[in-house]
Amino acid sequence: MRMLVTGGAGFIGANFVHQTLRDHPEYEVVVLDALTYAGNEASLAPVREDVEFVQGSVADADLVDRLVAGCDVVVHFAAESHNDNSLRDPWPFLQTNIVGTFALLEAVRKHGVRYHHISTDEVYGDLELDDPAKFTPQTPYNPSSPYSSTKAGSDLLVRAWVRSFDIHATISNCSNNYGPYQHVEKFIPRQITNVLCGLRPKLYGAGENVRDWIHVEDHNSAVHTILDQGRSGETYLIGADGERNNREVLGLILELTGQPADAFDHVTDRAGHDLRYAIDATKLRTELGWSPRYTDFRDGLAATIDWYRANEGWWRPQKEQVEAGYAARGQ
Ligand code: NAD
Ligand code: TDX
Repeated sequence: MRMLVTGGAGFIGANFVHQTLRDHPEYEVVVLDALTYAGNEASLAPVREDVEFVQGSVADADLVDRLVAGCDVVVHFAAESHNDNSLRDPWPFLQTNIVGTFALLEAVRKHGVRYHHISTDEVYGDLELDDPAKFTPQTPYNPSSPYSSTKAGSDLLVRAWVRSFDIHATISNCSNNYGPYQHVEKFIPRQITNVLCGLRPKLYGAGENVRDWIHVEDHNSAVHTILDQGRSGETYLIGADGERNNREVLGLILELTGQPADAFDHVTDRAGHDLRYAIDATKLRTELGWSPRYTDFRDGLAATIDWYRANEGWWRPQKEQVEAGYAARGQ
C-alpha cells in the first residue's frame, strides 16, 4: 500500500502519519505539504526516516499528477484551516481548499486512485444552544465563514466527481480536534501556551459557543476505519459526543494548570461566530463499527497540557508572532 497524505506536516495530518506507521508499518507513506506557516516538518521528526517528504502545493497540478500516479490511495488533509485567518484574507483558502482539491480530483480520476477527503462539521453551519438536534449526513450545507464555505465547496466537488466520473471516493466531516502538534493559533493550544508563557488566556465574547471536542487519535482511527470499510461515494460524520462550551474548556485548562478560575480576559468576539456544533456519528458507529477511545476529556486535556509543557521547542518559535497578530485585532 502506497499512500499519499497531503498536509502531513499539519496538526491532524502529522498525527495521522504517526498512527498509520504505528499500526501499518508495511505501508509506504508519501507526504505532500507546502509547509505554510501551519506546517512544521518537526511534527514528523519521530517518523522522518519512514516517510517520503515532498514540499509542494496541492494546487500544483503537474506535481500532484506525478505523485498520485504512483500511489494506491490519497488522504487529503491539506487546507488553510483557521477561521480567523479566513476573515482577514480569504484568498489562500480558495486557492488551497478549492483549487487544490480540484487538482487532486483530476489526478485520482485520471489514474484510478482511491481518494479520501477530510472535511469539517462547519460545512453545516451552526445550531442553537438549546436545540436538541445534531448534524447528520442529511443536514443541508449552510457554511458561515470563508473557511467553512471553501471546505463546503471542496466537498461538493468530490460529490460531483463521484457522480459524474465515478471516482472511488469517501468524505468525512469531523468536529473540533484537540491533542499534540496543534498550532498555537487554535483555541486549546493558545490558552495552554498563554498560561505557560505567563500571559492571560483569551475568551472570545461571553464564551458560550459550543464545540464538540474529539481527540485527534480518534479522528484518525475513524479515517482508517473509513479507508478500510467505507462505501464509495458516502459521507461519514466523525464525532465523539464531546460537546462543551468555550468557558468550560478554559475553566478546565485553568484548573489543570493551577490557575485561579478568573485568570483570563474576555476579548473581541469573532465576526459571524458559529454558536454550536454537534455531530451525530450513528452511521459511522453502526455501519462501520467505529467507536472513540479517548472519551475522558479531562484526561485527554491533561495529557495535551503535558505535551505542550514537554515540547516547548516545537511551539515557542511561533508564539510571539501569533499573539502579536491577535493583539492587533483586539483578541
Ligand atoms: P493545519 O492548519 O494544522 O495543517 C494544514 C497543513 O496543510 C499544514 O501542514 C500546511 O502546511 C498544509 N498546507 C496548507 N496549504 C497547502 C497547500 N496548498 N499544499 C499543500 N499543503 C498545504 O490543519 P489541521 O487542523 O491539521 O486540519 C487538517 C484538515 O482537517 C483540514 O482539511 C481541516 O479542514 C480538517 N479538519 C480540521 C479540524 C480541526 O479541529 N482542526 C476538524 C475537522 C476537520
Ligand atoms: O483565542 C481564542 N479564543 C476563543 O474563545 C480562539 C483562538 C478561539 N476561541 C473560540 C472560537 C471558537 O468558538 O474557541 C472556539 C474554537 O476556536 P478555533 O480553535 O479557532 O476552532 P474553530 O473555529 O471551532 O474551528 C476548528 O474546528 C473545525 C478548526 O480550526 C477547523 O479547522 C475545523 O474545521
